[in-house]
This record gives sequence, C-alpha cells and structure tokens, in this order.
Amino acid sequence: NWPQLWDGHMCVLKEGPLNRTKMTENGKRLRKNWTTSHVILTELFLLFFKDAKSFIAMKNGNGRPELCIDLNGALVQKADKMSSRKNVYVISTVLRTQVLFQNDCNIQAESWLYGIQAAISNLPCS
Ligand code: I3P
Repeated sequence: NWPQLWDGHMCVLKEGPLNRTKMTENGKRLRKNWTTSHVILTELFLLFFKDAKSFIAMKNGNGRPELCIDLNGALVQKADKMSSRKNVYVISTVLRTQVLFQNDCNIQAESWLYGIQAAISNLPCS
C-alpha cells in the first residue's frame, strides 16, 4: 500500500497551466527540459500534473503528480538570468531543488508568483 498525497481536505489556492522545467535536484544542475504542466497550488505543495485530467484522477485515488514541491521554507524569485524566456521565476526548496516556471503572459506569471509567495509566507519555516 502506498500513502495518498491528497486527503480530501487540501485546499486548492490556485490552478492552471504553466511552463516549467526542473533546473537543479539535490543541489545538482540538470539539463533543462521545458514542458507545460497543469499546476496546483495548495497550502503545503506546488504540484505539477501532466494535464487537468491527471489531477482529477489523483483526487479519485489514481495517479500522482509528476512533481511535488514542498513549499515550507522555499523561496520564489525572478529568474531573468536563468533563462532566455520571458517572465521566468525560480522556486528553490530546502532540499536544494530548483524549478523554473514561466508564462508568456506577464500578468499570469506574476499572479503565480504572488500566490506562491503568499503560501510560503503562511508556512512555519518562512
Ligand atoms: C537548452 C534548451 C533550453 C534552454 C537552454 C538550452 O538546450 O534550449 O530551452 O533554456 O538554455 O541549453 P538543449 O535542448 O540542447 O538542452 P531556456 O529556454 O530557458 O533559455 P541554457 O543552457 O541557457 O539554460
């Protein structure tokens, strides 16, 4: 038996598409691989799904996000120098994983920045 990530009490603070790539894992630099994800912001995690259907499937007990970022103690910042793309931000976690996210629409990208910042600031390690 595997533990469930979604307990039914988790609150979705924000949901929608974003382009993203993992940049660092456990402090080690990776080769970028940009993809579009369906992203779910909760009080504790930023979850990246293949698409909206995969999120629904997980809520029904099937499937997992492709990536689960622990927001407790994390940092989110503008990342202009880390990509040639526009409106790029980086989330850096306590366990030294970095994920870049981006949207061509600056209002959309900023809205994710503010949402993620707010979630982080409500967690004990901020
Ligand atoms: C990378 C790819 C990425 C690009 C990255 C390239 O090449 O083009 O999209 O990042 O730039 O190295 P490859 O596919 O051969 O791995 P951005 O789109 O974020 O600029 P970088 O090396 O300057 O990070």
